[in-house]
Amino acid sequence: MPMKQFLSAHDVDSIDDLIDLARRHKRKPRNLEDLGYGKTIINLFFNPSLRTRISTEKAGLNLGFDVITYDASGGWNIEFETGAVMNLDTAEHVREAAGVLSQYCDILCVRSFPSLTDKEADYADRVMKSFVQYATVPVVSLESATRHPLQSLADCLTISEHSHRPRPKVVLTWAPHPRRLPQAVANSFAEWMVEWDKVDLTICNPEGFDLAPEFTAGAQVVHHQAEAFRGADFIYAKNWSSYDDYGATASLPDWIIDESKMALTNNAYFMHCLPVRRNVVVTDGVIESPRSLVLQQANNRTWAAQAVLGRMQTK
Ligand code: AN0
Ligand code: CP
Repeated sequence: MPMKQFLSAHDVDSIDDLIDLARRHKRKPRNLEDLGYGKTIINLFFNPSLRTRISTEKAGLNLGFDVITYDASGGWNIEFETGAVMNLDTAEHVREAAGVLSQYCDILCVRSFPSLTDKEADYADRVMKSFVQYATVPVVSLESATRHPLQSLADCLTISEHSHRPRPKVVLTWAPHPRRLPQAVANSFAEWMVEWDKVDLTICNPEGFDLAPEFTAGAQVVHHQAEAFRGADFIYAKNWSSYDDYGATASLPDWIIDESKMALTNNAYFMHCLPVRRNVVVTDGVIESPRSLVLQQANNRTWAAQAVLGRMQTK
């Protein structure tokens, strides 16, 4: 079924179908090279990106779309409040911004990070939802304040390619980081793993770092890595800042993923969405080991994006 938006796992009829489609694109990247003929994708970035930007551009080009990327990560002060008197810092209202961009494209892709200060606005996903509301073309999330669905779809594909038994044990573990980061990748990973229903998901994080309950339903949540790692087939590491004490972080270097923790697992694969801080999040030895899938995950971003872009309902 064509999709009118791609913001979360809930916009997808069948994750397995989408994974199959991504696999077909991976085998024959140019098989549908006329699909986007005469159509344009705009990628709008309010925050920087390496993987998402290039893989989405490549996916669009493989499908024959024209692709225009606008990097607004240097700053573009948009107003989101209805009825705002715009005599301060905001230069343009999202109604015009979304309306204007819709004149120039057939699919609008948007990346926007959370403030990590205003929990209510972040969890209302105000930036992404405003673009959805005021754009007249389908909107694809390139990571919003709360979710990163293209990353999660690529992660489903990667796990499906390396899964050698029914319902493997997948562990999403918090890991240290010097800066405060969004919960989006972790939220989305949990949401997709539960919705996909092909793995058993354990989420492991320090006390005070539980994800929002809407994302953890259906997963086991534990607070000790030694307990979580036992018997794991996949270790997915990610830092996130606190949801409860919103945006707060903690210095817990012992949560690093190292060889001794990986030795507790069922010879697990190591996964991370990247970018990663070496020897803070994960040791060189683990990320460089033959069980590390980080480059396969990055590769699969293209095929995931191609599956999604090809499914969007354009005029
Ligand atoms: C971002 C995050 O944690 O959401 C992007 C991840 C894809 N990471 C960093 O900014 C390091
Ligand atoms: N994994 C990921 O989304 O990376 P970028 O921030 O480089 O796009």
